[in-house]
Amino acid sequence: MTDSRMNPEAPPTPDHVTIYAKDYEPPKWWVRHVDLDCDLSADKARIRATLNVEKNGSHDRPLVLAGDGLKPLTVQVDGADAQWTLEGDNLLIELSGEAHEIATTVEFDPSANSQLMGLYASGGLLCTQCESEGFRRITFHPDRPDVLSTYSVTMHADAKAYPILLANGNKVSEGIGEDGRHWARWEDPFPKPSYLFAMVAGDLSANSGAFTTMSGREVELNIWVREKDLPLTHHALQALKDSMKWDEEVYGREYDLDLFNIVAVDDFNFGAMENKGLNIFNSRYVLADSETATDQDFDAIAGVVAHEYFHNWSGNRVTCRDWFQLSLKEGFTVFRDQCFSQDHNSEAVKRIEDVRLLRAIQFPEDSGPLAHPVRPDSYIEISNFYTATVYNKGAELIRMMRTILGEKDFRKGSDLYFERHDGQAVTCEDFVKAMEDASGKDLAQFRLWYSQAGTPTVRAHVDASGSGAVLKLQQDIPDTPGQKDKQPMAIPLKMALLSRQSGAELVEERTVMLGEAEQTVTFEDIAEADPILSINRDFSAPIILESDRDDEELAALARVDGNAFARYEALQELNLRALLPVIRGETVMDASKVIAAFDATLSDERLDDAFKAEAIMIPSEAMIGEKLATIDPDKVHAARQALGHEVGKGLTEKLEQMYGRERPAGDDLSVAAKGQRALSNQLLGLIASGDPAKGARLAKAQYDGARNMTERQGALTVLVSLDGAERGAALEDFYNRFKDQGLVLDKWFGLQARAERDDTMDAVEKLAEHPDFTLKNPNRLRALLVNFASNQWVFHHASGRGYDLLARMVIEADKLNPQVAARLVPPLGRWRRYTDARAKLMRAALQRIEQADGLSKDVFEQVSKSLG
Ligand code: B3K
Ligand code: ZN
Repeated sequence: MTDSRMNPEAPPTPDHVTIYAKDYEPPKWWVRHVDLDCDLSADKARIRATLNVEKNGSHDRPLVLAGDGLKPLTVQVDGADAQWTLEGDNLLIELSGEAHEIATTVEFDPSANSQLMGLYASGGLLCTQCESEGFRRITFHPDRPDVLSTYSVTMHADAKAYPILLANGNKVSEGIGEDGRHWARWEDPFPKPSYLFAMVAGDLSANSGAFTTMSGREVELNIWVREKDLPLTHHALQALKDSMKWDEEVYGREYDLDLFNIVAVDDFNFGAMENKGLNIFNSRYVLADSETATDQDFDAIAGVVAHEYFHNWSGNRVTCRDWFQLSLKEGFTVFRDQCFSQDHNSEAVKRIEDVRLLRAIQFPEDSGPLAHPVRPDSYIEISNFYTATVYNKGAELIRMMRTILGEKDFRKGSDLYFERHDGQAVTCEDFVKAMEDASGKDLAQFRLWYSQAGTPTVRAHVDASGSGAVLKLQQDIPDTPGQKDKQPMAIPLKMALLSRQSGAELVEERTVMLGEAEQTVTFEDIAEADPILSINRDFSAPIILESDRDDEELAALARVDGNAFARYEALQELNLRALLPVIRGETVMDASKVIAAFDATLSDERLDDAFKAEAIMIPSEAMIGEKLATIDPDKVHAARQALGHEVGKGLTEKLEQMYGRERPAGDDLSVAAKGQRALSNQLLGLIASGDPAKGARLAKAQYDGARNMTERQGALTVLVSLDGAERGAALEDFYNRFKDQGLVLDKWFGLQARAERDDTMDAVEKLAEHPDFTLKNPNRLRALLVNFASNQWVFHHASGRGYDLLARMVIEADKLNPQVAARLVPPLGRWRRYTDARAKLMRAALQRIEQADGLSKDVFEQVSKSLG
């Protein structure tokens, strides 16, 4: 093998070429219709594809069909054997006319497909995953999102092993074949890109329902699972109905087929996939009852069901021209699912959760070696760009446009977008243009959010003098790999000026557009002198805010701000102000202001429990680390522990009294009940921080008396970080109770990997050898390794053992499943931010991965960019 990685002078290996957005060219050939005949069994799939191709414009270029690991058994053009060549994996066919019928046959073994891309076997099922470039592992095809075709699919399989045969669209006929086989034919009338193709064969049962659309059409809904899992599907089915209704009410979008199928599979590379009419889900986002799933799991299921359903319009009916436009469908759809969840839960709390996630994952990405714009300029492997930047920052961009336009014009814009581009493959620019045209607002400067990477920092300062006030704003966009000296962005900042005493808005809430590097805004005739600034309310822009508000002002905001998000922010800031000077070694811990603020929050009867649960969360070690130029994980950990301890001790009485309140019924999934349980688990955590022995007793009692998984997991989360007999007993009980339920056993791995203990490193090394651990199942792999790598203090063990383990696992996993392996790399890529000794060890781990034989392009890209 030629290996350029060993020799920086050598050209990149052919597999590792960079694709640039600027090189986009329309396809030379369209494919108008795809007919597939699929003869399926576990270890052999024979696929005959007939493509109706049509020349695009005038040229003499051959038809290029992408393949991945395929060898053509037959190639015919218009019914006759044809000349063809293979160039790498691609099939080239010279064509003389304007339109032809191309037929190819391939064969492969689905059971040998450990990448879980293309057609693969999972738990006795055969299923597909095509986004982004998996269709080329099933048959030769252009396999690019701007080639849209109608599809007809005939599936043949053994009737006993695979009684259910599903594909996109509607089933048009079925029948019995020879030797115990049967067949079904499906047709999808909506032209779609190949990444939305899907089929599933297996022994499945459905929880079925129906939905009547706004124009009165009946849609059949099915959640397909193994028969024993049927009782676990009610929540997903209800979420699907709720999503269909919400999209009609909020966006005027109606479902378009007579059938909507969801299938749950155990081995899946991510959450779920929006294939037209046949969504395929990681079983984790389908199966739930209160015994086995937490409230958070239930909410995640509803969120993912909604997300995939919403893609039917934002992604499927209007799709992406090329993969650089991924955020066109993902950012918009994440925004839509976030709003759906906000409407079905506490709005402010959902916003807080989404921002917490953005800061925990996207901010570090945006300030590290893998930073890229929401619309990237280049990639080696597109699978590496399903990132928090494309998804979550992308969603923030859509949210900002809604803030700038207002809800009414935003809806006008989305109506125009769907109307203008229905059935097309388009760009992020087309979306912004529709918003601009519908509203008449100029979004020229706003577009920079799509092209400039890096999280802007905004400094805000208020000068109050006499009867007026001046707000001074400054913005700074950091350099990121390949991008320097950036232009100022258009940043919508929701703000108000508040009375210190009452929180009354002395200057009413408004959106200030920051567009210059420096800007001032003047307010006149303010009724009270010395107002407090409440800014970036609702997190109106994804920025880092620096303000010189003092502790008293923050405490006042935490108490009186009418914007719940801003109250939460003030509390977070107070926590950071207690923590950071201790970490820097400037002072000893003074928790008094945090204690007072938590006390006031817990006592405030206007606030709901879900909010209180968020409000008393001490920022995670990862978030604290983001605030430091150089991170010493031991110091961060020690300071955070100390703050938790002080708060727990300082508020013992109140925490215990609130923790002792009566609990809601075990299966009550109302917003209030979920909030109460969330708060109760947070209270337990703080009690244990203050008094570990008491915490262990209470947590064990909660574990033993648990009536649902939220209580059980909440108790175990606390216990795993404590010493004492209770811990071992609960972990053993949990294992014995749930060892046969994969999704719950994942929790057992995850909880231990997250434990904040000095022996967690040993435990994780042992768990990696546990008979129930496997790198083949992405959920199990993530349960142990993603949780471990995000457990800052443990992962960054000064010995470097954490880095070694992760590097070993990346190398092993890469041989099976490059996509999943590559997702483990980013924590090592943060090396520049850590103390010297750790940075060296992290780099060494990356270099070890880099030198492994036969590295996939997925891992190669992440590692080479991380090394910089
Ligand atoms: N569109 C899929 C993600 C596909 C990831 C491919 N590497 C799920 C989603 O975002 O809805
Ligand atoms: Zn999506």
